[in-house]
Amino acid sequence: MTRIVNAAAAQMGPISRSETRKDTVRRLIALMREAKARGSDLVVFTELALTTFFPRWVIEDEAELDSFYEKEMPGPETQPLFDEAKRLEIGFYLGYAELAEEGGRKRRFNTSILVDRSGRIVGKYRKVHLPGHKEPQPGRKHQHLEKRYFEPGDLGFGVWRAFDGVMGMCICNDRRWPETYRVMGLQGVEMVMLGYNTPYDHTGHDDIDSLTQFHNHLSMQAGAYQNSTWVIGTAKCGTEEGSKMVGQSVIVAPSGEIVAMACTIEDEIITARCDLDMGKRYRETIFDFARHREPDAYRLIVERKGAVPPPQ
Ligand code: ING
Repeated sequence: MTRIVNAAAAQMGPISRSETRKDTVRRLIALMREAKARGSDLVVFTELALTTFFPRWVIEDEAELDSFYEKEMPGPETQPLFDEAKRLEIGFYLGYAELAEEGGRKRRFNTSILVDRSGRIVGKYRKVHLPGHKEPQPGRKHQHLEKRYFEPGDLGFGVWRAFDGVMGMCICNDRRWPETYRVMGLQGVEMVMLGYNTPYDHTGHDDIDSLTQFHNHLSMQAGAYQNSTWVIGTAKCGTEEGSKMVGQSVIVAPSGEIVAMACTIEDEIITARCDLDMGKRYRETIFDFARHREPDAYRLIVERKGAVPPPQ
C-alpha cells in the first residue's frame, strides 16, 4: 500500500524585532490553514519561527535576551497554534528558541519539535551545528552570535515513527553537514524536516557569499539523494531588520530532485505529494547500505598509519 504524505513548507517573510508572539502565531495559523486547504497532512515551519533572528545583535540585557525564548511549549501564546492544528488535524514542525531549566541552571537551545495530527509532540531536536561566533566580530554589519545565545544540541539526531513513516528533524546549518543526514539515514529516515535563516552576507567573502543560494539547495539535494530521503527546507527570508536572507524554500525528493520551490521572499506555502516508498527504491538499489557500505574500510582509511597531516 503506497504511503503518501501531503507535505507543505510554510516559508516566512521577515519578522521584525517589535513583532509580538501574537503577531507571529497569527501568521503561522494563516499559513497552516492554507496548507490544510491545499490538502496537507503536515506543515513545516521555519527555524526560530516565533521571533526575528535575534543572534544578529549583541544583546547584553538578560531579560531582553530571555524575551526571545519560549519557557514552555506550548505556552499561553503558542497554544492557539496547537489548538488550530488539532482542529484541522494537521501535524507540524516548529522551530523556536528554547529556554530550559535543567540541572539547576538556565539552558538555551535552538530547538524544533514535531507535532502529529492529534496535536501530540512526538519529537524534539536541539540544533547541533551552531555557526558564527561567540564574541562579536569587528566590522560586521550584522553579527551571527548563535554560539553566544545557544548551547550545542544534546539530543543527537533522532528519528520518530509518525505520519505512517520515519521522520527526522534538523535545523539550518545542520543541513550543510553530511553527518546530519547520515546519522538519520542509518536509522532509516524517510523525511527530514528543517527550517533555516540564512543571511547572504554570512562569511563576508563575496566569492563564497555569492553562492549562498546554490549552497543552500546543494546541501539539501545531496543530503536527500545520498540518504534516500525526502527533505523539506523552509526559509525565513527577505530583508529582516536590514539583513537580507535567502528564500527558495524547497521540497526535495529522495532522487535529489526539487519537486516544489517558493518563488517569493514572503509568507508562502509550497506543497508536494510525497511518496515515502520512493526512498525505498533507492535504498534497495544504489544506496543499499548493507550491501555497498564498507564501515571497516572507512575505519582503516581514517586510521591508516602515517596519515598525511592536514595542510597547516
Ligand atoms: N544560518 C546560516 C546557515 O547555515 C550560514 C549560517 C549562512 C552558514 C551562509 C554558511 C553560509 O544557513 C543558520 N542560522 O545556521
